[in-house]
Amino acid sequence: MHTKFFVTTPIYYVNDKPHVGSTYTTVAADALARAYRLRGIPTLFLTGTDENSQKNLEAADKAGAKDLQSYLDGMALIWQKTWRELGITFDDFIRTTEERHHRAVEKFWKSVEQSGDIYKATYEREYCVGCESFKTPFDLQDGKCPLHPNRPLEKVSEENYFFRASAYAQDLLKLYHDKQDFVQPQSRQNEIRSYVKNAFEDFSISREAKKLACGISVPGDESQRIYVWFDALVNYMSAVGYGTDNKLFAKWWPATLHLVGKDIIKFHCALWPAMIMSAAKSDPSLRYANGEPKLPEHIFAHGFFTIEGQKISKSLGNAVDPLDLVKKYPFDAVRYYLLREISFGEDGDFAAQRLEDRYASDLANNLGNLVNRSVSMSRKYFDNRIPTTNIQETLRGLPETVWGGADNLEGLWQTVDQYIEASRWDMALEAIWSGEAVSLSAANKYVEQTQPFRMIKENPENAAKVLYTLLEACRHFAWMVEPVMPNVAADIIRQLGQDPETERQKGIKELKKWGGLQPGAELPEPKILFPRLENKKI
Ligand code: ME8
Repeated sequence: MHTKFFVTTPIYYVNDKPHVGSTYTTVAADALARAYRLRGIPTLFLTGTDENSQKNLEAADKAGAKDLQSYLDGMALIWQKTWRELGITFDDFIRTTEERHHRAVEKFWKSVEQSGDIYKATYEREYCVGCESFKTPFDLQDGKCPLHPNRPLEKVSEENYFFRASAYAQDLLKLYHDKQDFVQPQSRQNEIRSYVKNAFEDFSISREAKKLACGISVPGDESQRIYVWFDALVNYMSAVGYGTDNKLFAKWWPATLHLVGKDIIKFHCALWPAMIMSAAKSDPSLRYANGEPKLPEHIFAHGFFTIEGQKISKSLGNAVDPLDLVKKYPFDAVRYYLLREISFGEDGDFAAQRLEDRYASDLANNLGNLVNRSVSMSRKYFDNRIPTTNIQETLRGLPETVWGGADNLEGLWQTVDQYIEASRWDMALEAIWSGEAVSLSAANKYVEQTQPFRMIKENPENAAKVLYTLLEACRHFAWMVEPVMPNVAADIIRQLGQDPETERQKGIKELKKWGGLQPGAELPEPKILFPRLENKKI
């Protein structure tokens, strides 16, 4: 696994509040950050808001805001509050109107300028405010932006500063070739390679100040403002002290993983590394000792999802507010559904019925049932205690049974770790639920096969072994799913008679060992983990 983990989400535009789409990326980042923290790896999870955008200006106007700054402040607060209420464990929240960000962007601009990659030229292009980007003929479909077909393009003709991006096309192609996991999943690599090969041009990186009432001024030229993407991408560095705290920057940069949606891969996988390659030529803090630029290690672009088959859009009124969602469903269940249902990297659909089905089958019937019957039977037959047995003798399942034993559980932990490293919680969860030798399903089958409620009369010693195994397996599964369902995991650990925080302090190595439960320890009365869902409309 990585030795440090610095994960980011896109910084979101504040022309609207969070919806299920931004929640998806943020939950995915949160589940990874929690997994690394649990494994004792220094972790930094960054999210934030993209505030120097024309879109926000329009939204502030529409909302009748007193002034732009108070609109931005109000919206940034809504985003922070929403993530906090959802239990998102971000370590830092960057706003691009902050002083630390302005200083970083100015330093970055000057480095690129010093490398000789900024020049002035007259530009004439169509601009899509929806994307905040200029469009080349390569980007358009029937003369329209494919992402915002209902929004007319603006014709922009002005003298701007340009970034000599095209000079880095060959270096980018070499990067994609040499570092196959730079852009993930694989399927996105072809798209980005073809873009860089065929359409990667110099970028206009400023707009006339008189036409744009927000943004950071170009250093040394007040008549121009820095283009919002050239400013926004630098957030990943400004949050870790670029231009303000060299020690912090040296500690955290480069980012381990930028998590983004597939809509913004050109900016993240092509423009951003090209910007860093350029700045690194004149800024040693952006280079390794061997002279190579310090590029982010991985960029993972997940798919887009629709809601009940429809594109998420303000005009359709289907942009589900995550805070409404958690009034109806426990957030752990929403997190599980989002990360399990949609293969990470592919497009998918968010459907309440599917969420409810998964809640009933995967959560209540499989996980909930396993914990409940293991705890209830142990309490019933062993005086409200964990059965007293020789732990060594529980390393393997009873002969000729479906339970694969402690070795296989160790294998499952390794599988889960590998999937986490590949950002694939969907695959990790599938292995935990359905893996052959040991999994939640296998544990439930073990109950059916061994029937401890019968065995207790014929062979109480074996019944003790089976029930100890089941309880200990529940403990392992709880820690495996903890980053995705932190509240559920803590509840399970408590039902097993342990304090989750005391256990966490022991460290992952201890938690992964077989035999963490003390035979004979008391078991509290179990509570239903996944109560029936009430029929409220989201
Ligand atoms: O692009 N499905 O911000 P943004 C899945 N400010 N994810 C979705 C989604 C959907 N239907 N809709 C949105 C910007 N997302 C820039 C980023 S970063 C330097 C600047 C998620 O508010 C997904 O992560 O438009 C997507 O990339 C992001 O929201 C776009 O957020």
